[in-house]
Amino acid sequence: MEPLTLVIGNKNYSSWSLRAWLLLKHVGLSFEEVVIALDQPETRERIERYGPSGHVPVLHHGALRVWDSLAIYEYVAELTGKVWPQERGARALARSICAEMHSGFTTLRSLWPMNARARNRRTAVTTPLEADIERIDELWNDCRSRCGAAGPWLFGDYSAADAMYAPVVLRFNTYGARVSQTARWYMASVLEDGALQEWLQAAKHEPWTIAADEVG
Ligand SMILES: N[C@@H](CCC(=O)N[C@@H](CS)C(=O)NCC(=O)O)C(=O)O
Repeated sequence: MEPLTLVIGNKNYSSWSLRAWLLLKHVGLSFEEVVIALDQPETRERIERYGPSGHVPVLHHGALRVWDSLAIYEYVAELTGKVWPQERGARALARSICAEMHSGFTTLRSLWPMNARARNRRTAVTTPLEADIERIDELWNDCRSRCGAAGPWLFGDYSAADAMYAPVVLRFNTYGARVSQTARWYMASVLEDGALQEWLQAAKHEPWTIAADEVG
């Protein structure tokens, strides 16, 4: 197979990059990574060298460019067959919750930016933020109770859904979200994951700080 390169933003702040990177790690694909520091004078020009959307992540496979986390998930699914749950109903549910994350939870995403190395940050929890937290808690409970019996992940085995929600787990951990026992248990599994730990170690040692994402 031609080599894969994943172009990502720096690890402390780039939640969409984390989603693609974690999935590639979990399906066992080997890849080179190119890390671009976000929010620097040269960021836009550097990102545009690698892909047409002006955003990361971008996956390069030979001459092919695949951009946007969900498109990368589908491409990796075609390469490996491993990304989505095996059972059709579970697969539909996994795709639905990934789409809901990809297109939604804008309040959570703006009020609680991902800041992987930050701990014990606290902000006012507004009603719309509370609604996003409750909805995610409900989704995790639903997946775990309907499809999670075979293992610790949302669909038992690791799937795209876990990679998609990993940045949410980091946010809940950073800002102290109040969630159900099932959600706390699920968050513990995500936080113990070896691949995520590798990302967090790298984030800890990055030199860049983005003031707008240092909240709470
Ligand atoms: N819908 C895109 C969102 C990508 C995105 O917003 N990426 C951010 C980093 S997390 C980015 O490229 N920011 C750089 C910039 O806008 O200059 C996806 O799912 O991949």
